Amino acid sequence: MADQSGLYTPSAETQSSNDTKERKNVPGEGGETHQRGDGPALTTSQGIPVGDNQNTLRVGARGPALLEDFHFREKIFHFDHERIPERVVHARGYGAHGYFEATEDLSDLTSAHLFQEKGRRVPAFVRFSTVAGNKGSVDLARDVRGFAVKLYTEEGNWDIVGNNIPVFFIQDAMKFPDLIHSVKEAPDRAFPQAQSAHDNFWDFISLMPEAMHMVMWTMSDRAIPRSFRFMEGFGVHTFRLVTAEGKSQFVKFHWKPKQGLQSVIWDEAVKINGADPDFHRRDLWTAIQNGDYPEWELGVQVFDDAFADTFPFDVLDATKLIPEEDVPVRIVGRLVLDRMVDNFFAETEQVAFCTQNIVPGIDFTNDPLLQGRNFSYLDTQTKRLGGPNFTHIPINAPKCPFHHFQQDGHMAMHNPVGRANYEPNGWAQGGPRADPEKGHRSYPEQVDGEKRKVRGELFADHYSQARQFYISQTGIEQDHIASAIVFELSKVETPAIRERLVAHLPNIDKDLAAKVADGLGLKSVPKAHTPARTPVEGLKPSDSLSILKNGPDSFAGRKMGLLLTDGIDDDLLDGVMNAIKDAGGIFEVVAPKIGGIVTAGGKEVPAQQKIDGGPSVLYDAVVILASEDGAKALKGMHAAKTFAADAFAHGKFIGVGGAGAAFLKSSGIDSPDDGVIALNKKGDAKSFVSACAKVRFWDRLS
Ligand code: HDD
Repeated sequence: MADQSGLYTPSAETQSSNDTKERKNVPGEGGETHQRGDGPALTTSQGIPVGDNQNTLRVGARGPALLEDFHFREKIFHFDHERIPERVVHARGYGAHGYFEATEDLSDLTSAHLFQEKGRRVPAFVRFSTVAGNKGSVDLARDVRGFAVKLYTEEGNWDIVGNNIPVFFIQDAMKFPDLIHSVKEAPDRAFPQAQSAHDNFWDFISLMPEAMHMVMWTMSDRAIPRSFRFMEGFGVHTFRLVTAEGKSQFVKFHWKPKQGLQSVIWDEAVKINGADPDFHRRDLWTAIQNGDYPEWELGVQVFDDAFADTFPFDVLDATKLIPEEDVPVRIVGRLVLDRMVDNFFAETEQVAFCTQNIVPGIDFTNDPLLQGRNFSYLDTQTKRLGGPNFTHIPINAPKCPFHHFQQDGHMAMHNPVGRANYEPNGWAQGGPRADPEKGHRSYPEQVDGEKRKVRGELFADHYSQARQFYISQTGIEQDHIASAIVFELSKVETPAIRERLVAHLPNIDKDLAAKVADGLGLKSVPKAHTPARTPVEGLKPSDSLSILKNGPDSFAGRKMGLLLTDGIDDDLLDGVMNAIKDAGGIFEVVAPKIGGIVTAGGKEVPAQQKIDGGPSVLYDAVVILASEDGAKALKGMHAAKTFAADAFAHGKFIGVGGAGAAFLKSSGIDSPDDGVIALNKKGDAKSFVSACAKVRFWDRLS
């Protein structure tokens, strides 16, 4: 617009995409188009109304900008400081709110307020994460997933900072920086990131036999979960439960997904990372927005000193688990996630978990990894969140009353009021006092020994449980482990590192060693490393360690991709859509054009994905409904053929209707098996969707 002086002054009205879209006062939600004047006045951080948010203050139309423009300076200054250091590990994460409910009264085991009564509920916040990649990396890296839970109890915040794998790579926190340096991008070239398939990682691991058990887990499909909703969580360490009378037992914490366990397969993971790097984030967001709230049961394995003394491994060793067959998991609570954050940075990025956050009735053990973690988390939050007052940030603040004498420091939001800021003091209003009855008391364990840099002798058994994990898997899962190791080591450029790693495998399983050696093209299996301690013979397979033996039992919570063309049968489509909804699943329509399709009956069906943006790897199962003309058109589309060919190659159930079967043939699927199910009439969809409960048509993959 030209004003009377002839100057051009772009204003908010001439800019189409700025602010003030509104629905229920949430900027950016709903409203169709930009409307001027229906939002609140824009102000600076100091609350001063802003008159112009498009132009800097300058002298004349083409003259120099003036330093005097305080609105400009504040805006740029603040933008320049938007980033905080990302987490040194677990940088990429996604969080949600919910609640935890005790489903058992555990007062015979712990004095924790939360467990004194069945049905007691507390708010919860959970952050899931990958470990190695940076904040902007992909969701389906082969990696451990963090499963960090903050419970806002009436006795303060209790953080269970766990993973989706029940054991860890190392036994002593002393080795953590080495482990993480080795897996992250190399310091000279700054690649590869968000993956362990490189020399540094396998060089380190091959020199650390204690990592072998966890390596079996990370090479399994546990490290490529289908969704955060379909994975387990573990507190990993042995903790203590302590009663009001001071009696203590050991405990291990488990989170078991009501949705069942499900993972993707490696070829899918690689392709998902390209098609939708935010696959896991989107999945959690969509489920919660749809009201399909994911739920986990809290399980505890409780055991006493007598069990610990006879168990063939050290219960303080985080590279070992306790099989559920030895100590059953007792379900004592449920965790439900039912609300996404209002703001990612304020909550998910600023949430600070600390293993040291435990409540009365819970205590640490002498696990050397846990002891080291208790230092690291508090330390890292101080740096990451800019000072000691990170507990003043709402997501980190307790939701119960709290009173202490900590004061001042950067960003102090609420200092104690009054004169007394020390204790003891003699003032009438003297402030809080320690309470020996209600306060946290450490379990008075007797300890004694020489002060030395050593580990317990049972820590030296590195292979027994690695073997137990391997033999607990189904044949398909064992194959996936072998292929994953071959894949990873094939990315290792130094042959000596490959061989050094393979030389551990005969100590775990001879067939596995042979398969991997063959896959790498080694002439023979290298001579096995000598174990530091004789492995325990005869450990039995444990079903709870397999994903496939603990899969979902319906299509609930899962997603179907419907590849549709114009001219398809209305009834058939209705049948498919209803059967998926009835089973508690969701679907997306994938079509040649994003404008959607028109059925034979003239109904317009909108698409959520254009075919090249919605590959079948994004779905748990697929349906292909095509008219004669539609099938011919699909034949000419590479993305459509890959959709079908990949779905088949990944063992997916495929429902085909109309000329869909003919199209499958032209996609190279000449001999469809029982996992390809014909949808001839409306009612066929129901049995198709029930078949999909099995996740994949495994016969095709074995
Ligand atoms: Fe850790 C973050 C889980 C060992 C030091 N860790 C972090 C997170 C999870 C875990 C889930 C992300 C929390 C979030 O979402 O903000 N870490 C584990 C588990 C371990 C483990 C299950 C072994 C049983 N960690 C471990 C050791 C050390 C650390 C041995 C150091 C001695 N971990 C950290 C850290 C992080 C962290 C540097 C980075 C960001 C943060 O803490 O908040 O302090």
